[in-house]
Amino acid sequence: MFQSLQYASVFLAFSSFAVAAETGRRAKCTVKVVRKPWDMLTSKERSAYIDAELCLMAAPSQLNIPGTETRWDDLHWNHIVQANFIHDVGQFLPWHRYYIAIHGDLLRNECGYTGPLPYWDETADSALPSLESASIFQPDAFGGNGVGSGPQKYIADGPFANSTLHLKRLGVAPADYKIYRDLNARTLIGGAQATIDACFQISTYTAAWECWAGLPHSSGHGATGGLMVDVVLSPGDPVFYLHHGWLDAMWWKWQSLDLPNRLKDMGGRNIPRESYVGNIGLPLPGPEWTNHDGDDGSVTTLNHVLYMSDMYPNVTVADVMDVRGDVVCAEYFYNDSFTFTMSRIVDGIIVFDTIIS
Ligand SMILES: [Cu+2]
Repeated sequence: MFQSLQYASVFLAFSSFAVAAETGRRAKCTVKVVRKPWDMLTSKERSAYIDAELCLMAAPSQLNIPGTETRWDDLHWNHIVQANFIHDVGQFLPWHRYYIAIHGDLLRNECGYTGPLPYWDETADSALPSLESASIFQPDAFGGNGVGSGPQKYIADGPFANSTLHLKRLGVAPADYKIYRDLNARTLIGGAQATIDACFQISTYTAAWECWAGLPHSSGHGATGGLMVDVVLSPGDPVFYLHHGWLDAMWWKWQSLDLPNRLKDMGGRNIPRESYVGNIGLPLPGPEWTNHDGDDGSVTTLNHVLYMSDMYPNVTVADVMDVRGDVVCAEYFYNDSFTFTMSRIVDGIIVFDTIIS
């Protein structure tokens, strides 16, 4: 009974899918929201950010899907319901760009946060011998490693140790559970200089998104471990937003290298590979998704609809291509030590430039 109710609400949500796609968020971007590495926030900003996260976890749900109790659950639902449609496809980067922008909006509009939005500088932390010494995993930040001997190691310190999540994967009845983690520094190799350099050297989105979605994306999830390695449920851990903030900062830096072309450069399949969804235990997306995706064929275009489960207006990929635009309205700052290597062709020879941002 519960399962059919939950699915019914998914399909109800689709009734406004195409209409909402045309509305979008059109407020003028006047003051851009600053995004920086966690370590660049003042201690006052860090604690205000954490307080705002706790506020979202306590605020009542506005979606009122069966099982959602809090605003945090609303965000969680939005990712859960379409996990087999937003990963392993061209819209992977733009969808998550919009998703983290909405999270930032909720912090500001519903929880009164006014500071910068932090991201996890994974390149800086990729050389750490143990992630337990990383600043984001301290008790005054997001708490440390999970503890215990069970299959799920629950975090026991920091501000989120008592946070309660409610939603599970589709078809599994909601139940209270805590955030679990299993830190593993070795897997942060995907944030290492050599790995991101390989992505910076690619010149088309069609090839670059797969590079960013590969090691740089998966290693932040794997290094945090626990809930973060569940492709469906990972946004339950607030570290998710710092990880995807970093990935988006990398995509924006990549776009910035050739803005005239890369503000319009989109591509990639719009249906995930069967092997991919099979590995994460999900079915391929059906016509309830694919008939409304905004693309003419099997390739992701600028017209592709970024669906937001009725918690926020849907927009198109085109709407989020420029982070300085009205929908995202952000400005990225990078650590002083941030460097990357990109290639260019001079007289038929590939030259590698190391760029210090
Ligand atoms: Cu995701």
